[in-house]
Amino acid sequence: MRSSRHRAIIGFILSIALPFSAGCAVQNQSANVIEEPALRSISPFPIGSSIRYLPFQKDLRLQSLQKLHFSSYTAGSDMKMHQVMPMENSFDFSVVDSIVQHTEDYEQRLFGHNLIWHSSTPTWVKNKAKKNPEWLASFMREYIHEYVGRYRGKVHGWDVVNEGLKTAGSGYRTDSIWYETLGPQYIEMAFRYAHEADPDAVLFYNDFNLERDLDKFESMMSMVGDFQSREVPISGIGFQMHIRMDIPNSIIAETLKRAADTGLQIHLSEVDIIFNTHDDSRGGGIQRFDTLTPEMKVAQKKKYYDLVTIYRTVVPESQQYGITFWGFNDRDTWIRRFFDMQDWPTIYDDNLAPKPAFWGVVEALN
Ligand code: 9MR
Repeated sequence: MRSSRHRAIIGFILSIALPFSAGCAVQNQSANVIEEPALRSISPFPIGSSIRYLPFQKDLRLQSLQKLHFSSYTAGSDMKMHQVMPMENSFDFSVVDSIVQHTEDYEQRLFGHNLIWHSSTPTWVKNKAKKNPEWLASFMREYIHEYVGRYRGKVHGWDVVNEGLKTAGSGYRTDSIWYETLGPQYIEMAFRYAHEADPDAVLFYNDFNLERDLDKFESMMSMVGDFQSREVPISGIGFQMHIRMDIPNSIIAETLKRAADTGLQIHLSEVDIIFNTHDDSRGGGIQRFDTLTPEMKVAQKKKYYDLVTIYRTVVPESQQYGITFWGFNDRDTWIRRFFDMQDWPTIYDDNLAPKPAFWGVVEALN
């Protein structure tokens, strides 16, 4: 695979054919010399990565790789509520507008992450909702209508509600101003408002550990089944898929298959694969491996290969909304910052060179 001259040439041609954005700093000589195949040219479904827009603007190599490989763009942070409405009643759409322009220039699908998430709800919203609970529903309606409406036809799909279920086990997440104020109905309200604002947008419920925490998975499935039976306009399920090397393939395949049986779109929305472990909380990393050995790289290649193959095998083509990596290089991964541990969860290394994991993805896509 690595020696495939044909794909290397296509990759190289694409990398030089794609134009640069204006205002670039001094060009890194090696920024454009990319020998690996473009993932977007071999992927049968949209393939993407999360990106943080401002750091990305300063990094030519990262830009070249992003334009080369990805047909879908997810904002790692820039489209969340605390970014677009940091202060009461004042939207700041400047970065989102730049992202829209970028995705139009490079023919990438823009995926909206996310509308309602407890963790990105600004403090001013929480404070106001505590003083005046009636206000929150009307705020949610206006926020979604204005935001989704503004980008109607430009944002292809949205994570309408992110992480509305408990971190572990069954049931809704209760430590959320949305749940505390509006009860579980806030989830379907958000879907209805989003659908009103853009009837063509693909609307997702998105969460983590769905592929491994079976109680959580069942809660998601009964919520989705209930929505489908009452025509709440949900169109997809996002499996974040922040997995670990030892999560069994069989359990991933089983949960994806059952989710696909709903007939909804299935998005692997935040993929990365770690070696170490954590307790799901900030700073909660447990360092078991502190160096990445050649054997570990090969094992990770296999795991990436398996994950993409499972997706292709168990999710019908018409429901393959795509695979999105949560950052595509180890240098920038959220895992190190958030869990305060060393790890190597992505397909590119710290020097922005492809890892064996990258070739595992290529093999599974081919
Ligand atoms: O990786 C994202 C990080 O850069 C942001 O600072 C953070 C808060 O906005 O969100 C991280 O992304 C999270 C995603 O939105 C939802 N699933 C878990 C991701 C990692 O924390």
